[in-house]
Amino acid sequence: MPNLAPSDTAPPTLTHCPYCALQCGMGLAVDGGRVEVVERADFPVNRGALCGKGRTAPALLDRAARLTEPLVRDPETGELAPASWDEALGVIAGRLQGTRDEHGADAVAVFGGGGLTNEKAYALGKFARVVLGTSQIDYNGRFCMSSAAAAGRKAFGVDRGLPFPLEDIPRTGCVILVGSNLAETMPPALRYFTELRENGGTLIVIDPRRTKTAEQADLHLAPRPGTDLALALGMLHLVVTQGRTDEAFIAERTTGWEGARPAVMAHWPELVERITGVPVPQLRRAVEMFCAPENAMVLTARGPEQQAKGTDTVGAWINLCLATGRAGRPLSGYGCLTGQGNGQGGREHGQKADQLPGYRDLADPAARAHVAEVWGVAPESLPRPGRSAYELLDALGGDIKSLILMASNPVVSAPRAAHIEERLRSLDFLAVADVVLSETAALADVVLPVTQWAEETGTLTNLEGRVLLRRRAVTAPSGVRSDLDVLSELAARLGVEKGFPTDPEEVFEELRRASAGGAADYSGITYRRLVEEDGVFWPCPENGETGTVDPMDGAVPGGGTAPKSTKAPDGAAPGPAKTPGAQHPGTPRLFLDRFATPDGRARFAAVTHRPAAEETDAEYPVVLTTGRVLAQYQSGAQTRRVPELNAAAPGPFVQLHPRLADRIGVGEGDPVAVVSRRGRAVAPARITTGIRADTVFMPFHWAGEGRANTLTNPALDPTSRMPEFKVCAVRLEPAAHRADEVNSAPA
Ligand SMILES: Nc1nc2c(c(=O)[nH]1)N[C@H]1C(S)=C(S)[C@@H](COP(=O)(O)OP(=O)(O)OC[C@H]3O[C@@H](n4cnc5c(=O)[nH]c(N)nc54)[C@H](O)[C@@H]3O)O[C@H]1N2
Ligand SMILES: Nc1nc2c(c(=O)[nH]1)N[C@H]1C(S)=C(S)[C@@H](COP(=O)(O)OP(=O)(O)OC[C@H]3O[C@@H](n4cnc5c(=O)[nH]c(N)nc54)[C@H](O)[C@@H]3O)O[C@H]1N2
Ligand code: SF4
Ligand SMILES: [Mo]
Repeated sequence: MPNLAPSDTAPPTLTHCPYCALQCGMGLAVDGGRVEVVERADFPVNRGALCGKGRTAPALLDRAARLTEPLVRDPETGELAPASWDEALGVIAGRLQGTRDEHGADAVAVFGGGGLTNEKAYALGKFARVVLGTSQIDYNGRFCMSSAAAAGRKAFGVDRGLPFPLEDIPRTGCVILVGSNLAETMPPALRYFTELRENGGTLIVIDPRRTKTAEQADLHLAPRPGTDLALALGMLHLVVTQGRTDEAFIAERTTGWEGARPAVMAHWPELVERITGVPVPQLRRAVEMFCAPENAMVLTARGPEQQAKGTDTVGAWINLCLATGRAGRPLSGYGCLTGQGNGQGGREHGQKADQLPGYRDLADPAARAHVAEVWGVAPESLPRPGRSAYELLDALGGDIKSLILMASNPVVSAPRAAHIEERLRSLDFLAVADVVLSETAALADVVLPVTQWAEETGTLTNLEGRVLLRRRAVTAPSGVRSDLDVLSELAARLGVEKGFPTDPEEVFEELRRASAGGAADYSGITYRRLVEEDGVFWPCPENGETGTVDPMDGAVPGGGTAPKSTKAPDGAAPGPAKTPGAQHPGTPRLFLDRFATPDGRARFAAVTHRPAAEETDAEYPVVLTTGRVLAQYQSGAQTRRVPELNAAAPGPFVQLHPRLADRIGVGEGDPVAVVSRRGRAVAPARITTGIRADTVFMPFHWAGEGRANTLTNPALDPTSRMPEFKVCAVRLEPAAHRADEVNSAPA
């Protein structure tokens, strides 16, 4: 399928991959009904490269792989049966109205996804607040980069995955990748790190496993899961004791160093070695590599973020950048590698419990007034912030009676999944819009089959904050409608005739107005610009507000002076200086001359290390961590339906060290039972020295017996409400005979 020449009959449509936050550019050519992926070498992010998921994505467009008609659960048989759109939408509207009449607006909840386009995320948030009047809306992005977002916002006043484009990475001096396995999770991005090393820069990878990414590193630190906070403090400790802080930067561009310093000083190297398992010489080596060059970056992904102290952990890594002056200037800084296709944009436009479009705060009266005006409603009518994702799912069947869910599969992906599955079953009413009959859709009372990526147009915001246009390339099968159609139809049936257009560009035009003046200002972005340019970086205020060149464009890195900026409204990140009448160029690089805090200074976080929510003990002596493999995506709802990917990664496994395998008596491929306080999962052993001997790893892409999330701990970070997917305590047993059976078996 890959690299085929465009067909003569129809030129390929330039669009983007349906999956991860890299949003690789690709062309799609339709040839005799066959959809073929064509390389799109001109798109800067991936320059033509695609991973196997992107290359095989057209398989999902096939009728056989997906839903093509609405399903309604038959009250007699209890089975899902085909129904007309009119019937299915009628049932949903009736049931949601019924719940609201009987139990109040907050008894209806909405759950969204970071795979939704900006237009859909915007419409879903508006639907919840305006049509349903419910405060109970959140989305799966809460499980993704919410800790990094919270820490970034605290430190810098605004967060955007990367505050610089990927193209800056090869030109810095050192990158620390904390808990990212991007060789498997964003393969085309690996090139930037390879180029970094070719240019003489160094790469440090921090991961309890020797991953494909760690194999590329100059230095690999393998801490015990859940100890990144101590590791960051330990590095900063050495920076201070070696006199390597940047005092001028600290004085001129930051606040809060004095508050952050005591915890740093309390984390001397030997203590950090004891907590993390990382030997002191390696810690020293990392500090040397990070501090020696003029520029350096720290990038985090889910490893340090999906912890019950993820916000503080990211805060500690940001502290390291601030204390060494590696932030707010070219080729240096902290960034988060976001995850889902629209993980970034999906949280900026209002499906998060506490946010309104434009990255506005739902609790802020000025933000409410602005958005209410765009929506043509009274500010008082907007609900207050509601529950976070896990808390919302946990409340299903309690005070939440009905749920409408779009673009997530929590039966597989939520922590403590057996409990969440049981909560979903306890609902009075569940409606799911999906492309396929996911494990969650299979529990629904009504399932709506929707269009997907190549069948519809919409914008997404990639991990760099680059807003891009994913264009429709093929016609959807009959019987399928878009999420925007669904929301529009339901709004009308629930009495709101206006304000829910089905044309994505019309929705985007409204989103532009709603975001204007917010931190994530999209008002200067148009579909036309997105076609002409390779995406536009937010903030991008409307015409005339601002507009000069980025000092990095064509300038010598690190040289020259940053332009004076005008402060954007709402404390947003500043754009370049004002040139009346000019079109704002967008903002590839944030914070170059000021941070987006009220005083323009970055804030140190006063954070100290603490144990994971669940530490190992005699009964549960092993740490379980979870994550991803190359060929499967997320809950697997999509990729498990692609034969080529399924062949490459056919099922779950338990990755463990030979010493641990010996201790419990399992060999390669033997079924291992992993037991936590939440439940028991079974999958074949995969034995490797590339993991700490005190830790096991399971990918979370599968349902059933091998479901990793049966085991995970829903302990939440107090600020971001992120569950602790990356650390819990388990015990292992050979699966053929459970410990209790072994104990009771005759000798
Ligand atoms: N193939 C594939 N690609 C994907 C996805 C997918 O499902 N499959 N999903 C997309 C999405 S939504 C996301 S969020 C990204 C995620 O991208 P990544 O963050 O790269 O993915 P993970 O595998 O969850 O975690 C990364 C690494 O963290 C390590 N880790 C575990 N515990 C700890 C810890 O306590 N500390 C540290 N430092 N590291 C730890 C794991 O061993 C793992 O190698 O990937 C995106 N891309
Ligand atoms: N143990 C463990 N659990 C984890 C993680 C981990 O590292 N470890 N990572 C967490 C992270 S980072 C994430 S992001 C979550 C993701 O987990 P989920 O939220 O379950 O994500 P997906 O599997 O991508 O589910 C997306 C669903 O939406 C459907 N879909 C795709 N496009 C559209 C569309 O346009 N409209 C509609 N209506 N549906 C669509 C897909 O078919 C699929 O069923 O998992 C989290 N869970
Ligand atoms: S790296 Fe991500 S965006 Fe690129 S092809 Fe793979 S899944 Fe798609
Ligand atoms: Mo994610």
